[in-house]
Formats: sequence, structure tokens, C-alpha cells
Amino acid sequence: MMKSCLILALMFQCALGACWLGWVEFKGVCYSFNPDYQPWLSAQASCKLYGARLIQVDSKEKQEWLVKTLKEKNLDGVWIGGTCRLHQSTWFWIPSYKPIKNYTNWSAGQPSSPSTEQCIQVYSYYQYKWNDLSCQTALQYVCEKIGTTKLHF
Ligand SMILES: *[C@@H]1O[C@H](CO)[C@@H](O)[C@H](O)[C@H]1NC(C)=O
Ligand SMILES: *[C@@H]1O[C@H](CO)[C@@H](O)[C@H](O)[C@H]1NC(C)=O
Ligand SMILES: [Ca+2]
Repeated sequence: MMKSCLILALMFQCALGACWLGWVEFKGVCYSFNPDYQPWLSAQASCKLYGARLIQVDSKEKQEWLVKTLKEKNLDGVWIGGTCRLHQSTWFWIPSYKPIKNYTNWSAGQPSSPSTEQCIQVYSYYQYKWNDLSCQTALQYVCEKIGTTKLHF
């Protein structure tokens, strides 16, 4: 009985194009706001477990939605998916390898130290604009489901 209820519930979510329980929808994509603290690589790996990636903040609209939701969820200083750890002078969204070029929102004076601070955080201290920070730092993080909201097993 429990099992069939669960399956029905999942099918229902698929049909409605909704997100998993605990995930939030924005423009047809699902996001999870994770309160645990992880270095950037572990955060990316945690997202991947759910068929997701760290959030790609590639528009003003998405940036503003992210910040509004961080405040609602009481998260701060989070990892997003940008890094220059592959090429020190080039910032990419990983894993899509989309160059961070058309849209950026660095805080004044950032990125400050691309040789040692190679991952991007969004932090209230910088008015929620972007700061480059050592990827080893353990931070909260935001995942986004890649592509569709469909559930894959
Ligand atoms: C940059 O980020 C701040 C804080 O989220 C936001 O208020 C502002 O609109 C953003 N600016 C642009 C150009 O996206
Ligand atoms: C940047 O914008 C240009 C012109 O609007 C567009 O052709 C290009 O595909 C964009 N590049 C990325 C990486 O989004
Ligand atoms: Ca910095």
C-alpha cells in the first residue's frame, strides 16, 4: 500500500512537471537549497547525485531570484557553479563549460585572487554579488536540475 502510494505520488509529480519534494521551481527548472557545508567539488558531486549541477547564474533575473530565495531559506555565502580552476584567467560554468562572459555580477574588486580563489560564492557580505573564494572552503550550495524537470531512475 505504502509503495503504490509513493509510486502514484511520483507519477503525479511527473505529470505536473513539478519538482521533487523540497526542491523549488523557477521557470520550469528545479532547484535545491542545501544547508550543509561542502567544499566546491563535493558540493558539485552532491548535486550530481540528483542529476543536477551547481546553479548557473547566467542572467540578472536568475541572480535576483537566487538572492530572494536564499533570504527566504536562510542560506548565505553559497557556492554557485562558476570556477576558473581549469584555466586561471577564464571563468566557466561547470559542468556545461559555458564561458562566464555575457553575464557577470562580481562585487567591486572581485575576482580578487584567481590563482588561489578559483570558485564563486554569493554572499551577503558582498551585497550578494559574486566573490572568488578558495574552492576548499566549506559552504552551503544551490543545485539545479539540468534540462527538464522529468524524473529519471
Ligand atoms: C547583481 O546582483 C545584485 C544582488 O543580487 C542585484 O540586485 C543586481 O540586480 C544584479 N545586477 C545585475 C546587473 O544583474
Ligand atoms: C553571448 O551573447 C551573444 C550575443 O547576444 C550570443 O550570440 C552568445 O551565444 C552568448 N554567449 C554565451 C556564452 O551565452
Ligand atoms: Ca575574492
